[in-house]
This record gives sequence, C-alpha cells and structure tokens, in this order.
Amino acid sequence: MSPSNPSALTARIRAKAGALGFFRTGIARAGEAPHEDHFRAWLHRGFHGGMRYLERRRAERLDPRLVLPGARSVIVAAMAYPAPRYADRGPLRGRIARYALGEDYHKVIEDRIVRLLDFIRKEVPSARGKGCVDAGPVLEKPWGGRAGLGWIGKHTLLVTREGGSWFNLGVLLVDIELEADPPEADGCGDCARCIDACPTGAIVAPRVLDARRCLSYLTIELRGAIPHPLRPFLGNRVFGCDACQEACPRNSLVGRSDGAEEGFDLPGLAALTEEEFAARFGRSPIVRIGRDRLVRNAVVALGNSGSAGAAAPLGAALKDRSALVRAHAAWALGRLPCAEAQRLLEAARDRERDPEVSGEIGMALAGRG
Ligand code: B12
Ligand code: SF4
Ligand code: SF4
Repeated sequence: MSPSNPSALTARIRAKAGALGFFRTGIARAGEAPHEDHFRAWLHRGFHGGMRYLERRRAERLDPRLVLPGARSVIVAAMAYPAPRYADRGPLRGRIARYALGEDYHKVIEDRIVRLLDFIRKEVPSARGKGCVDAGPVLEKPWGGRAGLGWIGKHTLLVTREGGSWFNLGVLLVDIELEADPPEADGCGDCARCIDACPTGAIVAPRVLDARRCLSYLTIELRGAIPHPLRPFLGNRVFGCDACQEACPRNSLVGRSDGAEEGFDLPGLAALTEEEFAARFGRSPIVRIGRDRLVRNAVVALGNSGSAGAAAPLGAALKDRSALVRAHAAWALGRLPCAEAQRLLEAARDRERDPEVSGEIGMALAGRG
C-alpha cells in the first residue's frame, strides 16, 4: 500500500530509528536481492563450508517479497558497537571480536526493530512488517548497500563513510511504500589493506570470502576440529576475528575514545565448566557456540602462545570430558617447547581411550621429535 505522504512518513521512521539508537537507517525498494548472482556462485564454489543453513530458503534469500508477501520496502538499520584497542597483557590473554564484547546484539536489535514496527503501525494501522536480524533469510549487507547505508568493502562487510564498519545490522521488511535512498558510491578505490591483513588469505578476491578459511567461521561456526594448518593463524583469537576491519583506514581506532580492552585469561577459559560458561557468557553472543567450542578455541590459543605457562592448563584440558577439547589440547601441547609438555603428552597417551584423540597425541609427540 502507499501512504498518503511517503516522504514525510519516511522522515518520521528515520527519526524514530535514530531515537531507538540506530546511528544510520536506509531504505530500499523491495525486489530481487542485489548481487544474487554472486550469492549463487559463492554457494556453488562451496565457500560457505559447513554453514548449510545458507543453502536453505534460497528463494527467500534472493527475494524479500517471499519473506513478507507484499513487501514494498526494506528498512536497514545500523547499530554501532564500541571498538576498543586491545592492551598487550602477555601471551596468556585471549581476544574476542569487538562486536561480542557487549550484550548480544541479536536481542538488542530485535527489540528495537519490534519497537520500530510498533511505531509504524501507529502511523499506518494496516501496515504489516517482518524483522530479520542475522539469522533471517535476508542478505543484509547487499540490502544495506542498496539502501544507501554504505558500500560493500573488499573484505565483504558494509562500510559507512562516517562510522566505518564497526556496527551490526537489522532489517525490517514492510508492505508500505517508503521513499528509497540512493545507493552510496564505492569508497575503497585502490585500497586493498583488508585483503593484505587477512591472516589466512580468506579474502580470495575483492568482495569474495572463502569462509572456510575465515577465522570468524573457524572459531564461531565450525563445530568439529579446526583444520591443522589453520590453527596457528588463530593466534590468541578465541571468538571471531577483526583483522580485516582493524586494517581498514575507514575504521581508524586512533582518536576514538572506546578505551582499552584487557583481554581474557586463557587458562581460565580453558578450565570453564558448563555452569561457569552459562553464568559468564549467557547474555553475550558467545553463548551461541557453547562451552566446548569456546574451550577448543582457548586451548588452540594457549598452544599458539608458545609460553611454558600454558603447559599446566593444557595438561588439565587433556583430561576434559570433551574429546574435541582433548584433541586440540594435544595439538597445542605439541607446540610448546618445554619438557613439561612432553611429560603431559606421554601421560595422556597411556590413559586416552578415544582413537581420534590418541591419534592427535601420537602426532603431537612425533612432531616434537
Ligand atoms: C554467514 C555470515 C558470516 C560468515 C560468512 C561471511 C561472508 N562474508 O559472507 C562468517 C562466519 C565467515 C562471518 C563472519 C563475520 N561476520 Co557475518 N554474517 C553472516 C550472515 C549470517 C550471512 C551473510 C551471507 O549471506 N553471506 C553470503 C555471501 C555470499 O553474501 P554477502 O557477504 O552478503 O555477499 C554479497 C556481496 O558481497 C555481493 N557483492 C557486492 N558487491 C560485489 C562485487 C563483487 C565484484 C563481488 C564478487 C560480489 C559483490 O555479493 C554477495 C552475494 O550477495 C550475515 C547476516 C545476514 N543475514 O546477512 C552476517 C553479517 C554479514 N556478519 C557480520 C559480522 C559483524 C561478521 C564479522 C565481522 C564477525 C567477526 N568480527 O568475527 C565477520 C567478518 C568476516 C568477513 N570478512 O566477512 C555483520 C556485518 C556488519 C557489517 N558491517 O557489514 C552481519 C550483517 C550480521 C549482522 N546482522 O550484523 N559471517
Ligand atoms: S575476519 Fe579475519 S580471517 Fe576472516 S576475512 Fe577478516 S581478517 Fe580474514
Ligand atoms: S581496507 Fe581498504 S579495501 Fe578494505 S574495506 Fe577498507 S577501504 Fe575498502
């Protein structure tokens, strides 16, 4: 449907979104998704790895009018998050992606989108809408681009002129016609700093990400074992990765007042129980990966620290009830140069019953020579 004055209504919706805490809101006309050919090609090349959910509801992903029948407009809203610097507090500290330092953005944005829809319904009582945040079948970045929020950077994230890329997105589909924004021009030019900064070479071409190599995928989405050759690239990252965003000149951390982040005690993370995990991360996006995957990542980071101080916590992790954790702890101990690591691996070899973990212990001992 068409409201009597789409332009005035659009301005009121934008003002309301701003009052709800979105720093930018853009509007696009609903239709076929931008760059749908790239999405098909990306899936075809298997770049999504184990994220099989991206193969499902493909028709909806490619056309929001199938997500909300009768959709006329796509409202895309951006919520910034603080981007503190990480202080160097020694080798036994881990880091998580900045978007996950605060409360779970899914809940915060969902709540704001619901309130935005309530507002629209007060203005146009017959309007219908559907909110999507991350998990919905909507290609949020391309829509953000079409809605004029910013441009798709070469790292594939959406970049705004004033706020860089330190933000999360939410989408509200509505069946009313609003005034669309003009798309933003590309702001990358000849720059390729994000591609050069990626530790694993996951950005295989400008705007094409092989997620299977991306540390964000490996630490958050991947359920099983992290491929051996990629483990060293985790460094001290235990949840997500910001390297491509840190490198972006649009994201300069200089001059920002977001403070310093101390990082997370790796031995403490490696020893987390289920109860401690729930208590500590229940309100964070980290809760989504579960205790075992976080501990898996922490033990890999302990191995990457190269520090003798990592041996004792890794020895304890060799007794973890999760075989996934024990297998990664064996690999990690194999990287520590100290005699204590050798002793702990030999002790574990004698008691381990899981064939896969035993294999890892054998490889770790053989690798030490
Ligand atoms: C799956 C997913 C991932 C996967 C895959 C990422 C990817 N680049 O596709 C993994 C787990 C790796 C991931 C990682 C991260 N993610 Co993520 N992720 C998603 C999710 C759920 C779907 C994205 C998707 O469909 N990807 C499939 C690809 C093919 O589609 P696409 O990236 O949208 O790509 C299109 C355009 O790039 C386009 N294109 C445009 N111009 C051009 C030009 C050329 C030449 C080409 C070839 C293509 C092209 O073609 C593509 C096809 O549509 C979205 C939420 C959503 N529902 O959209 C969040 C989302 C994209 N993620 C987000 C974030 C914050 C991250 C991380 C920064 C988290 C972190 N710190 O660890 C990293 C960044 C990694 C990176 N460099 O992209 C935010 C992005 C915010 C922003 N500023 O853009 C989103 C929107 C979530 C949210 N609601 O806030 N993520
Ligand atoms: S998030 Fe990290 S691993 Fe993934 S593309 Fe960016 S720099 Fe590379
Ligand atoms: S680092 Fe350079 S190429 Fe990459 S997104 Fe930022 S401006 Fe674009």
